Amino acid sequence: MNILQQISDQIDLGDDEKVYELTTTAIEQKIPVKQILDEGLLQGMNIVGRKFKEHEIFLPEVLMAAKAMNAGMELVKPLLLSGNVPMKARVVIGTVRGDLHDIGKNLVGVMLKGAGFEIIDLGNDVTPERFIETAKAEGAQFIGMSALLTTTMPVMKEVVDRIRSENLEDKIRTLIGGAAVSKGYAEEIGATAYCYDGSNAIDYLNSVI
Ligand code: B1M
Repeated sequence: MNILQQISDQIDLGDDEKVYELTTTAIEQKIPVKQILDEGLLQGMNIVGRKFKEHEIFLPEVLMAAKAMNAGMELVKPLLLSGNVPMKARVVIGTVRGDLHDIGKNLVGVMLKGAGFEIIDLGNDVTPERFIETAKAEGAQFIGMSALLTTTMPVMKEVVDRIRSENLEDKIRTLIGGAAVSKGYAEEIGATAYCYDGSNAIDYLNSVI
């Protein structure tokens, strides 16, 4: 069986040691890192997401899959970061208040860093105040927010509204992403941009800086 298919299967089975081992082999075989990510690791998480939605699996299995995904990400991360690109702009990123999903946010952060952006990662469960105060204190030009839950996406609007009420729109732009949100939602709340994934976020940032 194709090694990327095996990585995906082992994420689905939640076996972090196997994912680590197989990802190491895939890297040694010089399979492009983007392909390992898309066709192995992310493919596995997509299957897990579908099964969770259809109640075929439950939270403990999802947690094991997330752990397995992180085991692979640890190996892929340095490869995404290699290349010594000069710093282009400073971006504060985080998952919004009440939301603990951080796999996608971490991935986007690593990809942006690899593309030459300075990333200040506030982690998950980040309040609007913390996003804005950090961006002001660090002189960041962008705030990138992630939300995976329909119940937490309104926190993004709180950040956008607050930036507007403090007249900071020209200084701090807002990017949103994550499975719960869409381009339409970004337009509805007045966020500067919706980014589908890490590559999309890089393209957007490169186009505006
Ligand atoms: Co939960 N979860 N989860 N979960 N979880 C979802 C999101 C859900 C869609 C599953 C489902 O029902 N189908 C569902 C949300 C439904 C909804 O809101 N409508 C859900 C739920 C309900 C919950 C709980 C409420 C379950 C419960 O307790 N009953 C609970 C909430 C906890 C909380 O946050 N308060 C919960 C918990 C968890 C775990 C802790 C077990 C675990 C998270 C572990 C972790 O992150 N450390 C987890 C997981 C793993 C998932 C699924 C299965 C996978 C998410 C993931 O990591 N995907 C997810 C199902 C799904 O999304 N289909 C699900 C891989 C990741 C690389 O993709 O995060 O989408 P993603 O990131 C992508 C893009 O979205 C984008 O780029 C990334 C790379 O392509 N992106 C950005 C993300 N952020 C971006 C920011 C940007 C730009 C792009 O700019 C700044």
